[in-house]
Amino acid sequence: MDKIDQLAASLDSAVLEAKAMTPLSRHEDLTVEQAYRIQRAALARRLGRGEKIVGLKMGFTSAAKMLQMGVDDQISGWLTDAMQIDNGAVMSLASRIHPRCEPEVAFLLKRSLPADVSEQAAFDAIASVAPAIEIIDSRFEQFKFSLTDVIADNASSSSFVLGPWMACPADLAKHDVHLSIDGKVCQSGSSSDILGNPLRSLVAAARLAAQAGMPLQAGWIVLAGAATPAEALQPGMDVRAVIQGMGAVGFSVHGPG
Ligand code: OOG
Ligand code: MG
Repeated sequence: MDKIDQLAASLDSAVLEAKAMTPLSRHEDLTVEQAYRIQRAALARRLGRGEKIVGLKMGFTSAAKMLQMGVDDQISGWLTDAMQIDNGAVMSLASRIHPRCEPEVAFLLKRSLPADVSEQAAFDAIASVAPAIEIIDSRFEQFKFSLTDVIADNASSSSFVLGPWMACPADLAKHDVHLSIDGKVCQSGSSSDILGNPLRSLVAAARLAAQAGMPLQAGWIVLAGAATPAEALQPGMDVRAVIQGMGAVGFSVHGPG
């Protein structure tokens, strides 16, 4: 095993054992390119277990997230079928380390997208949109990491929940975003907080996916990144995200015991 495979194997074990590890950057001086290679090697392990790629998630596309996590570059991670949780489901925290949830806009693509896609062509490739909640769960202790750490860790991805798909609104900007826990709004933002317009996140996703050698495909899902800071999940919580004009999505967490 080379170094890339070794680090991918340790991250993959941290996922499977739900056990936090020391950030890679504590011992390794990795480039962004090497970090994405680790990410792909860890993805290959998931695919080897029968998981299928269903799309891409974007990270750090809003100032709120960059500020919360102290990282200021857009990143991407792969979504697989095993990560999806049904809308309205009750989920367990058992296989997770320190999960958090955040409200997102999801795109369903009807066309593949090249690296250098224009905003108009990206818009034309959207089959539908949905409100989404991403569950992130950094494999690093204290949810603390460098840019290369979080890239290697598949952008902290753990699970995602999609609301009902609907036709894409003509303007994706200026849709209010609310995250509620147990019926109380705890985070609010706007779709405009995602790079000014979540469409720009889709353009960036096309570039990052193509750079990784796996361009965005028809039928894939893209999560545009959270518009607000993430909230820690606790047993018994009811979580709901509402995006104005795009509907709602939610799930609950199993109670204690
Ligand atoms: C990294 C993932 C960032 C987003 O929506 O910005 C992300 C993290 O916050 O741990 O998913
Ligand atoms: Mg996210």
